[in-house]
Amino acid sequence: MLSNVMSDRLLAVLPDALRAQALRRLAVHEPVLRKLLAGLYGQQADFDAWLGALMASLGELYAARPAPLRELDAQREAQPEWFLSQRMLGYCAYVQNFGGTLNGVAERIPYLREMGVSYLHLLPFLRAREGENDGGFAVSDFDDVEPALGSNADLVALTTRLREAGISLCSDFILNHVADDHAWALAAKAGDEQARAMFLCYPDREMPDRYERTLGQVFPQVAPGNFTPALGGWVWSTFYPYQWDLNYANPAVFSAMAATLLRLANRGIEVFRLDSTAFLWKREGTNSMNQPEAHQILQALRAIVDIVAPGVLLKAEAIVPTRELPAYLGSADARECHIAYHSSLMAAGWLALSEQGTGVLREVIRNTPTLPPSATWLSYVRCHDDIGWNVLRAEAAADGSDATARLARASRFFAGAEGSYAAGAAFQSTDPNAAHGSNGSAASLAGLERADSEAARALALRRLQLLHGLALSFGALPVLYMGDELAMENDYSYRHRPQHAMDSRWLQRPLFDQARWRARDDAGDSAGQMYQSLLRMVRLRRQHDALAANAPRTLLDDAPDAVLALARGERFVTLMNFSGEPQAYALQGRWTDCMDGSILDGALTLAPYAMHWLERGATA
Ligand code: OTU
Repeated sequence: MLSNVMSDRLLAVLPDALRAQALRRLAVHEPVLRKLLAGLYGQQADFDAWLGALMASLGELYAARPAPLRELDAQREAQPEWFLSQRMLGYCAYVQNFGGTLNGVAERIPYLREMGVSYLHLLPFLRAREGENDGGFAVSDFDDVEPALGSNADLVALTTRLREAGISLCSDFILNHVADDHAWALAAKAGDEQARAMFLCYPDREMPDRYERTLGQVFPQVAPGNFTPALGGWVWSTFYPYQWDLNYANPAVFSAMAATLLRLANRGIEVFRLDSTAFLWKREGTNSMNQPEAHQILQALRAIVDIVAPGVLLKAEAIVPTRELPAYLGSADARECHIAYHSSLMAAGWLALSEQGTGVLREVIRNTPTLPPSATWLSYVRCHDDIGWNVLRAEAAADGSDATARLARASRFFAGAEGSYAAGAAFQSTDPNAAHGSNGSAASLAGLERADSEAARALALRRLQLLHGLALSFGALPVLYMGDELAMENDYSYRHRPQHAMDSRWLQRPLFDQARWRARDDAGDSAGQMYQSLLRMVRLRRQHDALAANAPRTLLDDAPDAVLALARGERFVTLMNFSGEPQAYALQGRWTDCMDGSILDGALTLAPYAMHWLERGATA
């Protein structure tokens, strides 16, 4: 039977001590893996041989897994909901901005601990293309750390120190594309047919033109179109022309990338942010996003991780409409990723601020289903990318509004239009009537940069706290973006760097500000005010099981339009005022305000942009 052959190939390379464990995992996950791979690649002539070789390579990576990581695997297998706790907190940073190098990042562990961080996402740190490389998202070698940032030994040292500090390292795994100077691309340029088959290349414009009829564009201004002239024809490149999409219809791509992921896992990376997952499979006549095969590829990767490294988490980065998101978290009987970015929630929070109303935000929450066990959303306020408005098209139209006009209004608002407090930039659209994305640091978008009075500064900080409060209380794994905890403002220096000048996402990619960091305890400084209030929320959150990612969430519809009222479980309510006007909310029964211990009975008036976390009963 094929099934036994598969397991045997893996078991053959394992030491005796690991056999029983492997057999147990194979019994559960091997049939799933086999079915998925047969569905994707079963038509290939040499499928059985390919599958056998894949299993043997998985066996070798299993055998090579360091003992401390195997222990972690065992612990997490026994406690698969470990990452849903309200004690989990993420932090995201560029290595070069936060610590200079991987070793420099290790020096910041005490700061991460001070915040209660248990999950650190370091943006791309593997060897990237020389010259322009999309902030490291054009990888030339997945098996080597970018020399300017350190070495593979530094990476292992960092993951070890982080693990000892109770912090899981998350790394990007950019599996949709590689740089045009990756070994495969270089070999393809030199005429190697097998290497060429790792990419999607077409001899002339016929197929590209047919695909383009229904494809979207991620960077319409700086990288129009989805194909690049190369290899004597046209190569599929969804993002920048130097990022070549991989051909996942070729099983060699799948097996090579699966092994690559496991090699990184064996260096101690515990979470993989699977970049651009929506784009993995192309289909003519569609936008080539969210295709069933893309999900099958992710499910197959999950089965592999469940067999070889079950302590590892997969996180989907799919910036897609809300209705397409849940599929990335799989279902009870089809496991996919453990975590997925809730980009609709993030964008809707900002939209609610600009509209001073929660209509779209509520619609997003209504469209957010309960998840299968051991899966969670990732909540965030800002990240290294733009706030993409298009994911909200359905929700923005739900009340009969013109979605395009509505989202374009938000985009203008955050670019600092007349009457706006924000300092940001519209991303990738010169047309003021179209919406694409908005860039800027959270603090600048919330009004801090342009605040010209104490009162304006206080309001900006409240907006910043409000959005962080939403991320912390929604029921998700919240991830802070470096600098936001200190209310860092826009960095305009990118305009002077020719390779970055056309990409305003660099506004929100500043160097870590030491001065603000030193002021983090100073109640008279905006950095200190933001930092201290954030820490209060983080600490409070840790005390309430009701704020765990998997605790039930109910949208309360009795709040005024400007107020978001979310119940968490039976005894916890969070109230958030997204407007600059006071708002009244009628409470039923007696509640304790967790922030200050006061007892509330009956009506509550929320100050502009105020947030309250209330617990039923009088516990103070
Ligand atoms: C991801 O993002 C990364 O986060 C970006 O930094 C990279 O440039 C990009 O992939 C290519 O590697 O569509 O779902 O609109 O949201 O580029 C994945 C900007 C993506 C990002 C988009 C993106």
